[in-house]
Amino acid sequence: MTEKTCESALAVDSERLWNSLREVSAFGATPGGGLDRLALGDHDRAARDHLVAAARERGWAVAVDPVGNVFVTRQGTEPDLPPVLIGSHLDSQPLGGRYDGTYGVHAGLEVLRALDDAGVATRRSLVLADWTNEEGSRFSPSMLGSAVYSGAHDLDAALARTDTSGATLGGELARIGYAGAWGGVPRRLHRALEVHIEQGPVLEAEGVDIGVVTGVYGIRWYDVSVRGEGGHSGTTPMALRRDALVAAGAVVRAVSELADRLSPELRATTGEIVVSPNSRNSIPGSVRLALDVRHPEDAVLDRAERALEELTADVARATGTEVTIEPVLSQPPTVFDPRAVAGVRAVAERLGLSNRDLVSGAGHDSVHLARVTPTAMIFIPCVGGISHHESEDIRHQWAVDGANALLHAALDAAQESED
Ligand code: HGY
Ligand code: MN
Ligand code: MN
Repeated sequence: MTEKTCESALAVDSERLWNSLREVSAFGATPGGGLDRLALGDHDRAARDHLVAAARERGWAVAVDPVGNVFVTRQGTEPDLPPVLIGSHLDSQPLGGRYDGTYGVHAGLEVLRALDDAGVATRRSLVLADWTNEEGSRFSPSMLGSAVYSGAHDLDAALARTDTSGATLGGELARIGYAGAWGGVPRRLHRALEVHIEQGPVLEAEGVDIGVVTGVYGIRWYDVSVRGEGGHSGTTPMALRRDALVAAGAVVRAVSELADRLSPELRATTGEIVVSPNSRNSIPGSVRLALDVRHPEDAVLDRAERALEELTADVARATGTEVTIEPVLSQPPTVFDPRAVAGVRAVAERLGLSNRDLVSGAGHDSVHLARVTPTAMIFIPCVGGISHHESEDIRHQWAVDGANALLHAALDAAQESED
């Protein structure tokens, strides 16, 4: 810490943060005020280039790893010490919001800028990360970049993942110029911190400034395939049909009733449906459903998995169709490092920000970082708790409070001696 700044005076630049968020929201902006910035598309490239340009302006080092994760490093006075990583993601849902992920990356960018402007030298380097394909909307599973970085997912398998057009993740990285290498990428970390919108209603409803995230729900994804018999909608008697979409509808209804059967904390969603041949006057021969099931306890997720196997078999028997279910992602519930979590809580108290513990129903890259380093997350409220929707919104003060909490939590960690 230099004589130029004392810690309590250290704060982010509110206007610069807000401008930075406004600028990056232009990449993939939708008419409805949200974002369509799918991983590794041209809009994601533009948002990445915007971040890299901001880093280059300040003379910070930029590295890109083989799965396209971007790392911006503000060097500390002891660069051989494992650094502190702050980061999130720039990709969005197909009709997503301007702040999910993007806020965390740009709050992190503002933290580095504020430290620079205040002339604060940190012992440990600070690394700002943009993780590839956090949303998993274009390439499943989600959180793929951070999974490869942490060793939870094989690199070659990730590069081979395809989107619905058949484009591979590896091919798209090369196309947009973000197929990197491990050289220059920080592999040992001292701490990982992520600030993110809550994506739920609690903080706003309670008027609380900061969510101290203690853990994340477990997440399981499944692909359900329903195979019936196609045919002519005008000539095939109803009694002779094996309509795959009618069967799929029974599966969707049963999935939506799982929480009533198993646990009120369970969240079960059918978010995607692909019908073939998808023509008004042809009976659907096959349907693919994409399922997302979440709960804070693995045991309940196991019971949900057994219930899914049973209900799909029941629907197959009742409709004369073939119904198969294939696991795509199994992310166990995460409990963040209590010491790292306590550090976030202490910073919120020090800054006079009201705070409460929260478990996140949304998945985050921090789940994978928690496997390799003490990790904690900071939540800010979002309007109406709405997310994964174009109307996702935050208040300017919330953005500033979260960024200041990140600044001081990262600074505390960057000055720590012990690893
Ligand atoms: O799916 C999730 O929870 C995250 O927003 N990608
Ligand atoms: Mn997110
Ligand atoms: Mn998301």
